[in-house]
Amino acid sequence: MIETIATTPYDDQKPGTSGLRKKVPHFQQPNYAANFIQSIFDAAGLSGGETLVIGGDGRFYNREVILTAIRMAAANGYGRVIVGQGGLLSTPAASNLIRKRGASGGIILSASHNPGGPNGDFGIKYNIANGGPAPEKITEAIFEKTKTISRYRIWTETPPDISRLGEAKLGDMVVEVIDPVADYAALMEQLFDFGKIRDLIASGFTLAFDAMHAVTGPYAREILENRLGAPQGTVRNGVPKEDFGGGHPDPNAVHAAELIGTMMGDDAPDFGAASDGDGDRNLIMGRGIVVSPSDSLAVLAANAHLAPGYAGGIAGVARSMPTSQAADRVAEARGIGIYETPTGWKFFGNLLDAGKVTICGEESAGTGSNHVREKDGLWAVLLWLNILAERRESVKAIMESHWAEFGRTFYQRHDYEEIDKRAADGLMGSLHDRLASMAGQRFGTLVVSEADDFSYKDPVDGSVATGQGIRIVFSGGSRIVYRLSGTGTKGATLRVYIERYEKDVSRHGQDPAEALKELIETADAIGEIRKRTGRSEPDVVT
Ligand code: VG1
Ligand code: CO
Repeated sequence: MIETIATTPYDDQKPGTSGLRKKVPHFQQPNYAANFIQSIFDAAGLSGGETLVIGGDGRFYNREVILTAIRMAAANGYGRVIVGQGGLLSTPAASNLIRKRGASGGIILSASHNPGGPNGDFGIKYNIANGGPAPEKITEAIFEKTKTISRYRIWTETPPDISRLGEAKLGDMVVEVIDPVADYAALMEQLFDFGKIRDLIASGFTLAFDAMHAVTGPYAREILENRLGAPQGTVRNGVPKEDFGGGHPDPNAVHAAELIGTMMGDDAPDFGAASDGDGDRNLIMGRGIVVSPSDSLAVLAANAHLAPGYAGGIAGVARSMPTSQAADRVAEARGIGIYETPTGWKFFGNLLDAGKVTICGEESAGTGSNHVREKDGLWAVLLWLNILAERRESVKAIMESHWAEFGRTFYQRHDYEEIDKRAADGLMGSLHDRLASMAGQRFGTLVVSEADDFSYKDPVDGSVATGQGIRIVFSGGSRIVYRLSGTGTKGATLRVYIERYEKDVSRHGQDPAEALKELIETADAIGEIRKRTGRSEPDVVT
């Protein structure tokens, strides 16, 4: 039976870079999740009988919200919900299912790389029929609905057991519980030469994959161990846990330190990788080398044709604005399109749908292609493995020859986490005020050639996104970018992105911290970071 429950709005349900993210206790306030889900349904313009995909990264509170979402879908006229068994679906697997099953959308419960548990983070994201994150026009419409919501609809009976595969009914709606891995693994087999990768592994090539106790565990085990023949134990921390084992499922130098330590050791495997909470990020490593995500994007763009799914070449590449320009050099050399978008995967959807680009990436360890409409951690791992299986060179050798061919773009991102919100706004405001007078200013040996606040006009639908980060470009092409994170749940996080291009091969072996030293100091001088935030060091450098 449909029940209509009276509710009152919350004023803080504006989706950020990737959906609505808050602390678990915040989500546990009365009707908090239900308000947001009803607002999604109200903004979706349903005509009845649609299919909805529902799944999440398995974090604490996942199951409760999934059951609520199923009951609300039944009461709002959906004809079918497709749910991952146990409520699990990686973000790229959910994107694939939406596309493959012709769903009108999907609800993904995740706060991605943010920590989980009763006092950790939770999140809800809505994806549209192309499988991608809702564009700003829709997230704005959802936000508007949350401001005036006065009721939500929910089915009174409890939903069928989502830990058992199969179909059951809730009212008129079918609840279909599926294996979260099967369709995704089948898609990967279409894109990559599993036989060649299997041969590589059988020839003694060793690898390690850290699932960080998050959602990729079952996917990586099935694909890397069962289908590609990597030995059991290749996948570490492979059982998803509600609190990610107390860790932070973010594949970066701080939180994936253990695997990085292994990869730098004498008996390191040939290849190492890690993914994040919801499986859309990837960190790639070789023996003695961590591949910077911006470089990984460039290498994948340059070598994708070696995998069967991309044998015909790629149409173009898109990168988020703060991602290094390494991929641009590949695109220029190959004569293919290159697009610079704001941060967040939602800006790639139109370019992918229009066939303007095949591969997209972000500096935050996200790469993906037109196979889904999300970034995809294991996809990147498999493309790397396919490339390695064809080239039979080490990761390090591939990087060195890439830099020799295209030049090396030294790159770092500095994160200052949980800083005072007012200090962060003050810092960005001050930069903004100084933009007009910035060009021509000298800092040490650096001269500013251009400075702006990045805005983007989507070439497909003409929509405009403004205020996407402050860019300061120096003569010679070095850049410093400042922006505030849109995924944090406490205070503000300042991200400073620093890059410098180096053509001279004899300098490619430099340590990035050394190569970027003057720019790092300049970033503090221009941004007044120390003065305004009281921080002398970033919390995380990636
Ligand atoms: C961060 C990353 C961005 C990414 C987003 C979602 O956003 O910088 O590149 O798309 O997270 O990724 P922000 O606004 O905090 O910089 V995920 O894996 O958290 O869904
Ligand atoms: Co993620």
